[in-house]
Amino acid sequence: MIQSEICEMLGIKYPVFQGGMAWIADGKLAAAVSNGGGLGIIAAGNAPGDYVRDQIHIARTITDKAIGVNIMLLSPFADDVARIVIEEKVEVVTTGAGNPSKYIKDWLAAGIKVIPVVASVAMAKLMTRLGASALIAEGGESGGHVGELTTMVLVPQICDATNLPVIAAGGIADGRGFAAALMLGAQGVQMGTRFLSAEECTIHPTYKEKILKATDLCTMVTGKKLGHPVRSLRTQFAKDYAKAEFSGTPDEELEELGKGALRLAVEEGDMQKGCFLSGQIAAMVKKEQPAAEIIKEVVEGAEPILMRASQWVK
Ligand code: TUI
Repeated sequence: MIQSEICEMLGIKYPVFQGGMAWIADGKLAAAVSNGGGLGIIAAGNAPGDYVRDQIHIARTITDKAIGVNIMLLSPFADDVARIVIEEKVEVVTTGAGNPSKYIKDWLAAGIKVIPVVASVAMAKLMTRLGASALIAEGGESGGHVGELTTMVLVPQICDATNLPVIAAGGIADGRGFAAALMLGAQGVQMGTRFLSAEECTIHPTYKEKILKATDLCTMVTGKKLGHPVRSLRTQFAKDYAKAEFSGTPDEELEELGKGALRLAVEEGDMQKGCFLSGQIAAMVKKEQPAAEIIKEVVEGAEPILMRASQWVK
């Protein structure tokens, strides 16, 4: 059994979060993860508030455990979602792709645990000062919007910069990654890509198949030119987009090229125009299985490794 301070804080059995993957992490997936003893997180992504409210209601019909909502701060609906999580009494809010400072006071006053994703030490210090409950340190191995630093480099520095519990994210998919994260000073992990293969994850079958067949070098980062680097599978879309970026295509045209690409991947499995977000760890995702089984496998995989760790000390 691996437990940490974050389990007590959130009332969860295992210190395992499911990442708030835009267009993917809906009420059904989040509820399955929470029922499996982790923390399921609904992704608001770019969706309107009503969608998020509906997903919270769906999750509540499936689980009585704590759930989270991830607010993507670049979304035009971020203000609406920030209010809805209070109205719906969501237990945990995580944020991504920006600075959530202006919302934190209201969330804390409503009794919500606030856990921002940070990709730098400066942001970790600011969030600590503003009263965040914990931090997610997400390295650039992750899928979707990525920061500059790797998990290996980011996590210990964030741990040194805060006294809050730190959750490591990016490049973690099994017991070895989980154990390593704890060794770096984290109190738990967040996984996104590993949950793409969950039975309760309702992405298009083509998306799932691409993840299950992925190899080590099959992701790439695009979007740096627009200031929003995003890691995805190396598909025709990603290669075309990268080509456009490096051939002086105007920003407006690049914006247009990327519009709707996440939805096309998730809902239609469109290999030409879809953007299939994925972390570097995709090659280690081997089979479809229930979310609860994924959590158990990762936690139980870490136990013998941690037990054996003392062998190195003579
Ligand atoms: O946010 C994510 N992953 C995401 S968001 C997303 S949807 C999207 N759509 C269009 C363009 C871009 C994204 C898909 N995947 N992960 C959390 C994360 N947050 N990673 C990095 C950061 C981050 C970056 C900068 C957090 C804070 C930050 O601070 C910026 C500042 O204001 O100083």
